[in-house]
Amino acid sequence: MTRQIVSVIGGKDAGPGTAYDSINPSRIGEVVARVGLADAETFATACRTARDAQKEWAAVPPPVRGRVIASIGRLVEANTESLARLVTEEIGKPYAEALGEVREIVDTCDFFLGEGRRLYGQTVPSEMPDKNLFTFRVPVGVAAVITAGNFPVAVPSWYLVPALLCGNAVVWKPAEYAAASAHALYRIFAASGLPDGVLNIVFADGQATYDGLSAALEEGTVHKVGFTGSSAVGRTIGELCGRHLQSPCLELGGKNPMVVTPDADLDLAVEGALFAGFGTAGQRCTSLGTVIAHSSVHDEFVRRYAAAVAAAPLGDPTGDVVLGPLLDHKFATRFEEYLTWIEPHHTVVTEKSGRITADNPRGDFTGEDGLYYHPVIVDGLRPTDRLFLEETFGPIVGVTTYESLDEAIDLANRPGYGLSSSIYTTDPKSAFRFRAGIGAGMVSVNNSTSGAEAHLPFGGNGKSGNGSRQSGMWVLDQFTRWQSMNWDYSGRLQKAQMDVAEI
Ligand code: UN1
Repeated sequence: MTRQIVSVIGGKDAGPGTAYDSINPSRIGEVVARVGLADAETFATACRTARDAQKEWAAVPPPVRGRVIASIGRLVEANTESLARLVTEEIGKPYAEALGEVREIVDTCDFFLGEGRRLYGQTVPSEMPDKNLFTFRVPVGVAAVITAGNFPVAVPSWYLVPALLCGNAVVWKPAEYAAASAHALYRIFAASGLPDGVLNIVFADGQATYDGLSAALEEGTVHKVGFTGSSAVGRTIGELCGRHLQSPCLELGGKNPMVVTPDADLDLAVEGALFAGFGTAGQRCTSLGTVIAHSSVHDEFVRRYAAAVAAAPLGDPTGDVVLGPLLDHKFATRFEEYLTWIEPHHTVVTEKSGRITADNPRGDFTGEDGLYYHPVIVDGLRPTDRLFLEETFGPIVGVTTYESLDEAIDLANRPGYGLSSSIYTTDPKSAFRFRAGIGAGMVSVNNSTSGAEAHLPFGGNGKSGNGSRQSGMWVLDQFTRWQSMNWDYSGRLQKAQMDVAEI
């Protein structure tokens, strides 16, 4: 029987809303869940509910909130396989990657359960005697968290876990096409001791979300927005928040480069480019966009890369494959458009491009009823090509060449994104020069552009975000605000800057 899913506000199911079907992209006729999409007013109601619940939650001592995070982690771990299976079913992520995604939630909980016993403030010296200065972290209030469906459970946890640990209430709006996975995660959180209303989940389309969020910002019931998704939508959310003097946490797209130097271990580089380019069907924000190979190794790199792609197992994501289907119809339609960006001066290195169907198969795999596409390597990119400049969010990787490291760094920065990047080299000087010159928030040396660990700062610059960082202790600055306090016990009015103690 098809799952029926609706928003949950204050611990109660919301009304049926407008029906939307979340499908299995491996078998597009199969509905994973029938989802009730809420309207803008329901979104705004959820924000009011969260505001009403937040004060009490903030009064719970942080170590106790940390214990709730510990319970969430344990419950997620106990449900690892079932949650991963659901992710694979709903968005077509290969099962091994889905298991890794669930692991990433546990890692996040492991990190933050201890933060409940820290959440350090500071004591700061005063310029006057008999006076103490302090800083405290205070929760922001209500966080509205809007997430994409390519990481339907791990990336949301990067927001939900620290936001809750810091004493905030949350309204979470996941991607509709990943609603069943999100709902399953919500239920695990709800079963872990969170009071009703502290975490609310609202399924809604883009317009209702925008209108509901606008209303909530106007009413003052949302104090921080966290958004993971496209640069275009991020800009819209950034503008909306800016009008309300808020600075959101934006985690947007990427056109992530990989530089291959003359001394690189080419097999290692190929292995990295295979996973970074085609893992999650190229639909990570950290997926590889363009390989920038030194002209002396370019031909050999491309030859080996094409051979690796030709040998890579594709198909049913429940099996041991590198590449499964695209996430959803919307992404498949867009990917078809990206394929039209291939220009006459490009060389398509891989055997075929386009949809994999019975009459356009790859080996014995037909995938005719799934959203399967051939992995594509396009050589001969020029820095003015759309394929060089814009994120494609699909299984297509470009290749271009360089002569000097400065030129490689310039090419790597040219698209104006700045999320992830990588360099394959055996020369430490090249690695450190690349690190210093690249505009990306994340740099890998001899490793994939994707696959960041959950306790390092994650985030980008330029078109990839507004400089905000998630993960590890750095995200605490998103979900708390610093409050300073001064306490004068001298018994007289000591005036800062005017009554400075003399030696
Ligand atoms: C994303 O695609 O939004 O670094 C996040 C990675 C993962 C997260 C990707 N840990 O690839």
